[in-house]
Amino acid sequence: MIRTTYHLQRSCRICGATRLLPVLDLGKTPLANAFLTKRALKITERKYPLAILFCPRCSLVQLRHVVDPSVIFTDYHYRTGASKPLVEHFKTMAHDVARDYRLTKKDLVVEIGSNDGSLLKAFAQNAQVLGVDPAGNVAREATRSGVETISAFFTEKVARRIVLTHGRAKVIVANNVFAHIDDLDDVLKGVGELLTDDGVFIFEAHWVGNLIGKGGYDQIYHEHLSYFSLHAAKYLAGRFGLLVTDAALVPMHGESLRISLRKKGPQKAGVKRVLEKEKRLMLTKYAAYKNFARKVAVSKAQLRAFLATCKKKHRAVVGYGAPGKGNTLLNYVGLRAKDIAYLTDTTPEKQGTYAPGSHIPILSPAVLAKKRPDYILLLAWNYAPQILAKEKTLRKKGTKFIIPVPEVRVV
Ligand code: DWN
Repeated sequence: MIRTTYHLQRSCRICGATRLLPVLDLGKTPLANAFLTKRALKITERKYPLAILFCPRCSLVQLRHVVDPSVIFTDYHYRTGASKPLVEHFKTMAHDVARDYRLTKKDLVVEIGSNDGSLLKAFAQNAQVLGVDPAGNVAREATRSGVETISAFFTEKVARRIVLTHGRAKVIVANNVFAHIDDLDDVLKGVGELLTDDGVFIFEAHWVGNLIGKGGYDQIYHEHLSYFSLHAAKYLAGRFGLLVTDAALVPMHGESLRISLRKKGPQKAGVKRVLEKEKRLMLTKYAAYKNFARKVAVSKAQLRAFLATCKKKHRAVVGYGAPGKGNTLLNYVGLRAKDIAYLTDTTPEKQGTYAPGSHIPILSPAVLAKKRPDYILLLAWNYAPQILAKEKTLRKKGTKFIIPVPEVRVV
């Protein structure tokens, strides 16, 4: 009997409302980071429903089904360090936070979902650091590289254990992980236990305004349970007596929301700025999300039509980057190896594997120099400036990049 490894989200994760409105259904798809070995290609892949809902009370956008996190995060392929622009972004963040909160070596910085320790390595210059990450394989790598990492999901119980072993934290960070957490209450209770009275909890998550504004439907996958607006985050913080003291939109993963929560402290101007922008984009209104769903249907049709033309003209098309979001796009648009010959990716753990669902092989970027393709589908479009600059030689020789979202653009 196969254990059911997912359940229906019957009420809003933040406010408990049971009336959740349907926004977009992407069908049943495999997990976005469940890259396959050649042998595993023969085994039937598990597929899970992938659809998002809108909560009219607190505005949180969330998945209709929750896949058991142990299924997703046990053997995790994603590495922060494989994306240089992301590492640079984290170095800047660590520098700014150390400056703004006057960190010293007496202070502790804890990162929830610390992955390979890329961010904590930057914080380690100014403070004591500790990582928490459920992916045992990644946690062991980080510890070996000098960043002490506890292999666990961050919970109130784990927070209490850290207080006993390491003391309380001046800074707690959760970048690209807060959206992955089902039991936000347990995590925020843990933050309350672990944070010093003058400390700050900073989380960065893909901003729902970018999702619907830029049509980045590919950011929807089973790891991403929640799609945050500041309005929704503010509602959540209020339930735990935490103040939103700062907020900013940062140019990462399209556009991410960086929010600072504290037990006390003044509210900076950024909070009002982002709230007003969200009101202008109508992020608290259901109509905005139904409009997004219509744009997604157009984007999918455009990409299918363009690739059909490439095939008719015998143009060679490959993919650049094997991001999790790329697998949502490939599977939702229905692309296979007959459409996209291979993907390239800088992550050693992904090279030699096959993309989930599409089964497109993943190779090292070195292959591009050997056989120049006519077109490259830029699945890692969130790093377009850096990648287009890096690949200028290829482009000079005539290779064109296809930017797939929000609408198909060839550059
Ligand atoms: O929450 C998450 C998001 C925010 O980041 C996690 N689910 C994991 C990850 O999702 P992703 O895989 O969509 O993220 P990235 O960072 O957009 O992935 C980029 C991929 O492209 C990586 O596998 C590395 C690769 N890459 C490349 O091959 N050449 C990246 C760059 C910059 C390059 O030049």
